[in-house]
Amino acid sequence: MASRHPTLTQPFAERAKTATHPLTRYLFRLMDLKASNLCLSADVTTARDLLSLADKVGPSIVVLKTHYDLISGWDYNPQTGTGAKLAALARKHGFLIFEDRKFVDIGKTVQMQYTAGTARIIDWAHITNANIDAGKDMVRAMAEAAAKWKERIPYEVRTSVTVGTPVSEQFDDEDADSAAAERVQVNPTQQRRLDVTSAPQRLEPGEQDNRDADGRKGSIVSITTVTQSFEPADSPRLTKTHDQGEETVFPGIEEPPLDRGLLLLAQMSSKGCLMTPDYTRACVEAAREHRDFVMGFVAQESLNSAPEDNFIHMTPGCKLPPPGEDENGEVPGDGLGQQYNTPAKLVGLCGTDIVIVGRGIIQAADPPIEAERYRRRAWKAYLARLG
Ligand code: 6AU
Repeated sequence: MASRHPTLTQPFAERAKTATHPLTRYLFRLMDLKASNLCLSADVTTARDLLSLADKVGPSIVVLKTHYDLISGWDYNPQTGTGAKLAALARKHGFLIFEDRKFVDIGKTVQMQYTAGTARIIDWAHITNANIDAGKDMVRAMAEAAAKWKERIPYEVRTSVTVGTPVSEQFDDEDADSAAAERVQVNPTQQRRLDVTSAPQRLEPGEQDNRDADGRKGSIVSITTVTQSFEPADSPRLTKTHDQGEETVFPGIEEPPLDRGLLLLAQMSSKGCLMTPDYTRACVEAAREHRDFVMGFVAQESLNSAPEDNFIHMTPGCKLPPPGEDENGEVPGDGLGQQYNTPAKLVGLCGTDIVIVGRGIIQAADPPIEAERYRRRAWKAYLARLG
């Protein structure tokens, strides 16, 4: 840890004024408002458990960390799916979503993985992280992708696609059997397509014959209605869960900015981790080169060393001894390489800003109560660090 870097004794509210990244500024203010420097690592296995946990623990945390790829039943619908529902809970309780994707690949591939594909991580995750073993250009590639993504959102365009087998009155209705909604970047239009297929049919007495040249009768078997409408993106809100009516928004702070942020995986908590000091230094260099995109680090200690550094640090491998035991006592690892330290050590001695806690909270008998215990301990360690 850089000994006594000014950021170690600066309140989060002060650091909010000088951080370069808009989302970091926002996060520091949120931490100050909620008196929380706790991130929940929501490593559960179903979308239902994820949403329920986020709702229950939301009041205690400032960041909710996901591994979307370990969740079964993840609904990819950008408007009504799991990402959109998480975003609604984030607005309600006041936390940011951090998808722990640990991107590592050539620049072009990570751009596509970040912004496209099934999960469209950039749409719902305020923050993601990257391992820069592939080289620093990867960070530039992700920064460019995020900037382009932000540019393309002058408007939110809602496209409703309705598909169904019509009855005759339906030809003039917007009605349909099933509906899907998708946000796309296109001009506002309204189209209706009648999919006409031909199938041999028997004529009822008195029925008009409208057979085609092949002697087959045309019949309308499905109708697709595409309706697109612009919504100005004055609000930084991207995903709106329209089906949930009026949403509650966490009081005392505006919604987060649209800027997306990256954390560099600079050090790991696992035993025998192969990340060398040179690798960690390269992370710090890359962060300084992309201050408008890199918020900070996932690391085991504060890496701020240059006078102007004001990066945010999040640290996993955090657990408290069970209630009733010495709160600064040793905590054993998980037997699979994970090593644990207490919030007091990570925040107070190592200088991290946010502790990331998974099983310590999730596996507790009462996760919301345990989350409060972690929040109080981590915040106490921060206050003690300020002196
Ligand atoms: O508290 P745990 O041990 O149940 O969960 C820790 C969480 C897991 C890991 O994938 C993640 O933190 N993690 C990371 C991250 C956040 O990138 C880095 C690391 O060095 N160690 C670590 O455990 O979701």
